[in-house]
Parts: sequence; C-alpha cells; structure tokens
Amino acid sequence: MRTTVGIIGAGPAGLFLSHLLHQNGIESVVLERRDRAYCERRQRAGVVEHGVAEALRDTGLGERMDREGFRHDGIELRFDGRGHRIDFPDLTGRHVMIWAQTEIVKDLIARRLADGGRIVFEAEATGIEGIESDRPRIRFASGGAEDVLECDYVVACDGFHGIGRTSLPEEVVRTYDKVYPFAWLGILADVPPSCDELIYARHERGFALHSMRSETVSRLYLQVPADTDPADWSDDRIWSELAARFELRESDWKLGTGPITDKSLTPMRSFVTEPMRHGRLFLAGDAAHIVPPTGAKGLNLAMRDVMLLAEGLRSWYGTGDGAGLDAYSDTALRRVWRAEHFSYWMTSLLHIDPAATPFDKRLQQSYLEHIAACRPAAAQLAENYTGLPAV
Ligand code: RFL
Ligand code: PHB
Repeated sequence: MRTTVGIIGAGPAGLFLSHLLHQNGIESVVLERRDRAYCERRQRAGVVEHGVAEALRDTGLGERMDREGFRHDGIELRFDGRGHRIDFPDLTGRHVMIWAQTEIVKDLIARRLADGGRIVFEAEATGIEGIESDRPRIRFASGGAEDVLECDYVVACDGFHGIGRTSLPEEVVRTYDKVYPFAWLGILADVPPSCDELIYARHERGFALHSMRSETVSRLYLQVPADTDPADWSDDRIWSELAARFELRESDWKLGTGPITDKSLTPMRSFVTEPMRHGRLFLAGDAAHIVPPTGAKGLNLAMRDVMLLAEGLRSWYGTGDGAGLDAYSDTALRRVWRAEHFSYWMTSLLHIDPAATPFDKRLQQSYLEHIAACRPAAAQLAENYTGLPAV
C-alpha cells in the first residue's frame, strides 16, 4: 500500500489531520488498531476551546456541535463552601464548547468515509522504518497478515501507549515526566446536570468536578488515591462523597443523583517528549505529550498540533516551502509547555496532595481567594482555559 501521509491512530489527532489534509488535496491513510465501535465509544474529553471549535466549524464539522453541544460562558470555582464564577466573555471575549470527544470522533470518521478517505480499522502498526530516508514505511498487522504502508511522511497520532514515540532514536529524545499521587474516578450518570456550567471544587476531602454530556447525562469526577480500584466505590459511596465535596454553605443547591452507567479511573500525569519530529516522522497529540485533565487541555492540544502540521504539509506540497514543517516541533512545543504549566497549576491548586502540609493548604486557599478577588488573576485562568490564541 502507498500513500502520501501515513497516519497511525484514529483518535481525534489522526482523524482531524486526515480530514485537514484531504481538504488541501493531500492523500493519507489512517491505521487504527481498534475497531470503529471502540473508537467511537471511548469516554474522554468534554471541553473544546474557542479556537478549536472555530476550526471545526471552518472545516465543515461544526453543525452537530452547534446543535447538540453547549456553549459555556464560564466555570465555577468552589472552595470553602462558596462558589465563584469565572466569566469567560467578560474576561477574554471567548467561550468554550461542551462537546464530547466521542461525538467529535464519530463525526470525523463519518466525514472521512463519506469523502472517500481510507481508515483501516483493526490494523496495528508494529514498526516504523526509514524515517531518516525519503521513503519511510509503516509495518502493520491486519486480518492475521503483515503488510506495509509506504509514504512520504509518517505521523504518529497513536496516543501515549503507541509505537511512534519509541521509534525516535534514543539519542535525540528528551522526556519530561511528572506523576501525581492521585487519580480521578469518573462516572457517567443518567441525571440532568445539576447546574448549567462546570464546577471545579476544592474540598478538604479532595477535588471534585461537575461536568455534563447532554440535558439528561452528567459526567462527574472525584479525586481518589492513585491505586484505587473503582469496584471499591459503590454508587452510594460515590454520590455521598460528591455531595460532601460540592457542599455550599449558604445555599440550598443540591447535587442531583441517578443511575451510574459507567465508572472508570484516570491516572494523572504530565509528560512531554522533545523533539516532536525526527526526519520524516512527526508526533502529534498524546503520542508526544500528556496533561492531567484538570485544565481540559489534552484533546485541544492534539487538535492544535495537527492544525499546525497540516498547514506545514499544505505549504510543502503547495509551493515547496518547508519552513512550516521545519518549525513544527518548536512551534508546537511552545503551546504544549504553556498547556503543561496551566494543567499542572490547576491540578496543584484544586487537589489535596496526601503529603500537603497545613502551609501548602493555606497557600491553595489564599490563591483561590486571590482569583475570586483580583480580575487579572481570574483573566489569566480564563485566557488559558478558553485557549491562548497564539503562543
Ligand atoms: P488518542 O485519543 O489516545 O488516540 C490514539 C489512537 O491510536 C491508536 N493506536 C494505534 N493504532 C494503530 N497501531 C498502533 N500501534 C496504535 N497504538 C495506538 C489507539 O487505539 C487510539 O485510537 O490520542 P489523540 O488522538 O492524541 O487524542 C488525545 C485525546 O484523546 C486526549 O488528550 C484527551 O482525551 C484528554 N482529555 C481531555 N482533553 C481535553 O482537551 N479536554 C477534556 O475535557 C479532557 N478530559 C481527557 C479528559 C482524558 C481522559 N482520559 C481517560 C485519559 C478526561 C479523561 C477522563
Ligand atoms: C469532562 O467533561 O469530561 C471534563 C471536563 C473538564 C475537565 C476534564 C474533563 O477539566
């Protein structure tokens, strides 16, 4: 098999890249080790930055998002039994969309197939060869047979556990890693959201997040120890812990409860690989970097990486100008490190580290009060959350 750009992974990064390349007349093939139903079901992100939502609209993928998703003009920070709203349009002129990653992936797969795109499901990439030559190849296994995809460029959009990152020569790679001593227990529940916006709550018992998927489905998360087994958390225990962490002092607001349809554990880590390109192999999305989900940045970074890469490939194939491709790694990493910092900062501000001293906890409280009282501090949070326009 031969194509122009060989893409590994049918997550949001790989699919969006394939879509953007198609719109610029550049052929690609996506290899995906899972089946289509699995890719469309995987529960993950829910918040889409202003600029990424615009990019989806500009490339013909905004219609269902605008009809079925929610535009959110703010979030609530909840601490010390009080809520404080961060107003995005007032502070930044921007907003975010609540639109699940599952839905973005469904729309992208449908659109690629309707446009005649090639996505090979249940095809596992097993090796990337010749990245320092001008004829790189991806070896893959599909239907019990071995095959090869030859291409001009390989883009590894194969997530944190893929083979892309480990195919860069060891001597050129640097990695940066931080693992947090807690995780998120996430649930989906058949209950209407208990308020119109997301609530990020810091409580002595730990962090909690109120989010949503639709008018009738809520998505909620609890900070738990990193080695938690979700089976140890009964539905009753989850609801009473959530209620305790979202408690408000002078208000009769109540968290609605309902049947829990999904429970899963998300480990928390920060991770960056540098560089994001070697020879004819590019890394994009979770293949190159991971953020803890507190800042809602993972999906957005993945989409931004491939927007940048598609632009570089468009110039290269359109006019022979390779400057965009040459600058890809440095340009992408500037945004990545800003998002790494924001995600680390939001995580440290809102979670209770088991090793935290009373001093650390008072600093957290003091900073939250500062955000509530000081417009520039709130604006900085809002700027980062809705997405920095240019880094
Ligand atoms: P993905 O989505 O992991 O896709 C990688 C794809 O590659 C395939 N693959 C292979 N295919 C062929 N051969 C191989 N050898 C392969 N190895 C792997 C995999 O099967 C998969 O289909 O990476 P991508 O495209 O870079 O997208 C990244 C996002 O999925 C991720 O950053 C976000 O989901 C992170 N995230 C959030 N991001 C946000 O921007 N906002 C949020 O609100 C948000 N919430 C979250 C999140 C992630 C979470 N979890 C579970 C990690 C909430 C959670 C709970
Ligand atoms: C989600 O809805 O899954 C979600 C929302 C905000 C986050 C993380 C996850 O920061």
